[in-house]
Amino acid sequence: MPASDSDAPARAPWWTKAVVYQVYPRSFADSDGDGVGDLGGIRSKLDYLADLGVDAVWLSPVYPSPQHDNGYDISDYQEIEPVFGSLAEFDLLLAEAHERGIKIVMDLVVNHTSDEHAWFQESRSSLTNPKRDWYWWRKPQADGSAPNGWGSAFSGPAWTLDDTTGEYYLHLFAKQQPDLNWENPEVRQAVYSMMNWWLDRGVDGFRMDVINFIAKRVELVDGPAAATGGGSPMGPQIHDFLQEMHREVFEGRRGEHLTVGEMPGVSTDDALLFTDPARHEVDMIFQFEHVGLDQGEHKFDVLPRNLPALKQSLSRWQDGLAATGWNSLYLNNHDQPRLVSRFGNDTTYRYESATLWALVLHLHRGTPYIYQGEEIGMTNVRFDFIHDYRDLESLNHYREAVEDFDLDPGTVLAGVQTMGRDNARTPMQWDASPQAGFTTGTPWLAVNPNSADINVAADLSTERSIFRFYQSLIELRHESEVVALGDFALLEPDHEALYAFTRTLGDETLLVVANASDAPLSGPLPADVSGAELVLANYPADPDAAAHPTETTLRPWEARLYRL
Ligand code: TEU
Repeated sequence: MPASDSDAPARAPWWTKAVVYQVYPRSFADSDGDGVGDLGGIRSKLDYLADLGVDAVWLSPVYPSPQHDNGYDISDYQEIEPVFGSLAEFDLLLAEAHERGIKIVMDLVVNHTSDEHAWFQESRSSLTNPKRDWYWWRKPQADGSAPNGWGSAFSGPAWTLDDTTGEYYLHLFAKQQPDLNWENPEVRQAVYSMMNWWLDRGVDGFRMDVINFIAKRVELVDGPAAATGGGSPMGPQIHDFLQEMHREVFEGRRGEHLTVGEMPGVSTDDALLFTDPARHEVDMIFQFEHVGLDQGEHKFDVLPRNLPALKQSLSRWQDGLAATGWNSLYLNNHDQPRLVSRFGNDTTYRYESATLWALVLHLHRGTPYIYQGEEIGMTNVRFDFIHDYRDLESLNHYREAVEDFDLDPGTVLAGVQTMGRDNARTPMQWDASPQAGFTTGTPWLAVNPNSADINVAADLSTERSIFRFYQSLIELRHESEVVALGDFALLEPDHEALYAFTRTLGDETLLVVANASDAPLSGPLPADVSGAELVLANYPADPDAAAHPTETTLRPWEARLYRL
């Protein structure tokens, strides 16, 4: 049903008007001085989040974990990692968030477990263990090599030979993250019962880690090695699995829940199937197309920013999910470099470019996600040595590139500095004190050296507050139906600097014009704005505007939202 249908707003689900804030617990706020963020820290910042105005918090994993991948390797799904707190404290966090009208969305990591999870410990113990088939075990090929040629997302092969039984197990990510075998109905039931346990406890939904990979192309797992290079491992039975999950977990529940599936490598056609409400799979997905545009063959091969490609990609997703389905909107998360460094100018025009991208993103149709620190324009970090980094993806890549492929260490380090995930994971910068107010101890990953200048306290004390700008955008989405539901139309798709589009619902039209460059941009605007209301902008009104009524100059990184 088209968005502009007159009765659409009344039927629109709550999350069409919602903004979600992602907390990466390790790096958010540390309440006990051990250098690692925790639930106590999050509780102490709930008023901050309520002030920002977000509707829900997505918590990156807080479950017991050996932390090889910072909690995305879970060893117990129904407990809290002691470093973060306890179940009792989690219940407090949930209650205190709910008191402030903030929902809590958990991270659901069920493509794989930790190799220290009891399920895997049992599974690996013998060929006949009842849980043997809960993971992907395969015999070596005749020459002893792995069952197929799949590589792990974190360097090296996706198969590891386990000495106990002489068979390989599959891990699309690190070798400490064995993939669960969703073909086995016992696995699926165990996951559904765990999800129900959290929902019964009061949580408001799940962000589902690489959920499209739970369904494997089984013929490839067992196929000849030569036939398995490239392509996505996602199997067509993914839709059955998600529909079954919906029936077993969400159907018949009252209240407002959120399901968002992280899905690398999917197309808009796939997304349409995943998010069509009539199919009962997930509410929305995280797609990766727009964050892959500046990456070459390998994610650490950095390509120059290409604004037309970025606009056209996001616009294709807007069009693809216009009639049915729903988009999620993000430029940042715990896996991506900081948006102001990646797409903006993190020195001269930090305020302007941070707010420009905020305005552009939040005015698209979909549910916007803010990643901690984005709301104060935190930037990438630039550590001088590879040993200052902590992320296993960066460390494995560096070792492989330098040791196995003999690449120049300086070049490899530069790739990590630009694209590495630790850019997003340096501690949240709360104030100008030595550890940025994040901890009284030694942080697990060093604080960005710019924290004396860039921090929450400093941002809130200036006229040009990025936080306040985000606040306005969130308010706008809450109040304005055209922001939530209006049809999207991209203007000037090939322009190298101008990002312009309209949103229309009934007889209301909004226009976004944004100059995504360091140079002033002069010329006629793509629509007539005489008599239009300027709803939001990141510069004060142009003092020379009266002198050139038919021409407008957009100053560097200037962004304006008009109601026509
Ligand atoms: O990420 C999945 C994913 O495909 C990537 O974004 C990946 O992490 C990497 O950045 C590719 O270069 C999810 C989580 O968001 C990530 O933190 C986990 O490490 C990963 O799954 C494994 O659980």
